[in-house]
Amino acid sequence: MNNKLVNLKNNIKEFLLRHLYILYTIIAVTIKTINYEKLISPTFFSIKFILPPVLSSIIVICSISLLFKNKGRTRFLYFFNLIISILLIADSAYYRYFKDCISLSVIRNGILLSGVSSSLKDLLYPSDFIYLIDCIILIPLIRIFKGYFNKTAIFKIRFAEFLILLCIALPINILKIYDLTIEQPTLISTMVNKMYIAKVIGIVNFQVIDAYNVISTKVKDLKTLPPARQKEIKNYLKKKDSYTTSNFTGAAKGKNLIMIQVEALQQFVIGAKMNGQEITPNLNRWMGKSLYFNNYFYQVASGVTSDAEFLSNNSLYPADSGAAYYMYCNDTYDSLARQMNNNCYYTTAINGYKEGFWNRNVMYKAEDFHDYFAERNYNINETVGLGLSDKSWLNQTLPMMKNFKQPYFSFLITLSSHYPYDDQKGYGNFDVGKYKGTLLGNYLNGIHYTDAQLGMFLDNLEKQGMLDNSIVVLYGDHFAIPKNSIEDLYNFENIKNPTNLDWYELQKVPMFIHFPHDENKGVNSMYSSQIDLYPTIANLFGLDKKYMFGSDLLNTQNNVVTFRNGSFTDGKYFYVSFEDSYYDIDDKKTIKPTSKLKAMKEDSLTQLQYSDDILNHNLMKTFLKDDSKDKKR
Ligand code: GP9
Ligand code: MN
Repeated sequence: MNNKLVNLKNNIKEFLLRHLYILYTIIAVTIKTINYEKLISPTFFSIKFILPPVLSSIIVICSISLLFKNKGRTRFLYFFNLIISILLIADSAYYRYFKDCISLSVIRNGILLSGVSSSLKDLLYPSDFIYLIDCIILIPLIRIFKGYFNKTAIFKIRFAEFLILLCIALPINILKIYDLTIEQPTLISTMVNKMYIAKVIGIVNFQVIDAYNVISTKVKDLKTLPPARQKEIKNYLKKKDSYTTSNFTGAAKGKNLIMIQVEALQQFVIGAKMNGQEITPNLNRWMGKSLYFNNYFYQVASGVTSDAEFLSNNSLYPADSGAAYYMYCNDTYDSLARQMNNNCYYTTAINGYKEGFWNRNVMYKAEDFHDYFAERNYNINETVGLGLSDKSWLNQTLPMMKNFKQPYFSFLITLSSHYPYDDQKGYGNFDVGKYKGTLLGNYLNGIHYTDAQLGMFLDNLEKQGMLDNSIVVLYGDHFAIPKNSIEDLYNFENIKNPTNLDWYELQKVPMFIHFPHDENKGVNSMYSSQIDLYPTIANLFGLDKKYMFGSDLLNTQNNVVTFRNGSFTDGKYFYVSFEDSYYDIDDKKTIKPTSKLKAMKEDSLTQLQYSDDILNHNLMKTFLKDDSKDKKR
């Protein structure tokens, strides 16, 4: 009996000794990670909320160490602790600078980190180095007590232990990640809000998912594209850029360009009234003074706002999955800003929100903007919805722009009219009648508020003479009313028995170009879309127009709008890909496809594939390199 007890005691002692180091690593890394989580969630930190995903993700990784024996296991655990510690120090500094977390793509990108490293001594706190203390102490300890540290059991036992740990921790971790995907379905694939992911499922999970995304994009790039295919794409785009007319070519050369992307501004509010009152009186007025495109579609996919920016600034299609602003932020772009820079413009992107949101701080570098002004450049003295109110943001932006070196290209992205549009109460008192309390009602009030701010801004620009030498382009980024609340919109539009054609026709956003002294005002009703903006601007400003999937709307005769899901329209017919049917737009009936329509469908799919190839293989870099070689010859 005594012997058995002694044996048991020895076995327990042996077991504990064998697992002391893994236990230590789990606890140490968890404490360090929680400390970081506290830093990034100063207001709503809850240990009960964050501990399960943090602990389970750390256990999952540490369990892998059990597959190694002796020194191998010790090394695995040591380097895991060391890497996480270094990462947490870097992430803390990065957070203090950008209010965001480091993505592997940022490290690859490099340029961004130079901003952080130049002010590193202010961003790194001495207390950050506590993360590394145990890693230093562990070096001699591991040497001296290597007998204990490197003690492992036979493989069968280690494998069983690995499985047990994995079976406990993995389901908890997966459940937490799953909960997040239910709460925000596209968050993980688009990485729109990296900080939020790190706050909800922990920084370790974030880094693993991020590494997976970045590596999988790189793997796609590794499969080289045959040179013949590259040539095919290049030739296709060159052919696309041949016009028989040259209307407005260079008409805006040397003028400033103020491009405003308005959050959730949909076409249906333009010119519409509620109880006799205009919803967007200011935009209506400015559209009357401008060249207004009234059949302009948004083409965004899961990158939503960032896709609208991507389409408008690069004339490329959004990514096949995820957001191009995140997935392809390391590509080279022949963007609008790059072309403006080539013409000695000062280029800026301006937004009142967090600069890491939609990976903007990384992507604007890739798009070659000289500067990016975001939340931290503003006095946050009034907020609506997500952040700084459009009113305060525009009031602070105007004097900033006044001081810009001319000619300039400023790209402004508004914020206040963001879903769910319920925070403008104190600012807007628009009578939405029977829609009061509905999403549509809130939107009408929300967009009425933003309309007032944009009106004020444009009027002030005009009063201050800033429009005498500037072109203003304004457009909506995407839908305001999602599919699950569409019934109210059908009701508002008086649409009975809606078809998918009706739904699509409601997916228009307004776009107008304002010329100095209200020149060239009028309405252009050609079916067009966000991908056409850059080629149209390029023609106006006399830029080198190359490698664009869109058309110059002032010179094209027959335009086709292609959507990311393969739907398309030429203004006469509408192909709805998800029901595989062709509609005649005039009589709203479905028709049998003609060979011309079938060819159009082929062409739309080809364009999408070409655009994907460009993104996956960073082809723009190759194209631009080849062009500069040709020039030198
Ligand atoms: C934030 C804003 C929101 O700056 O652009 O993006 P969204 O959620 O509309 O894609
Ligand atoms: Mn948006």
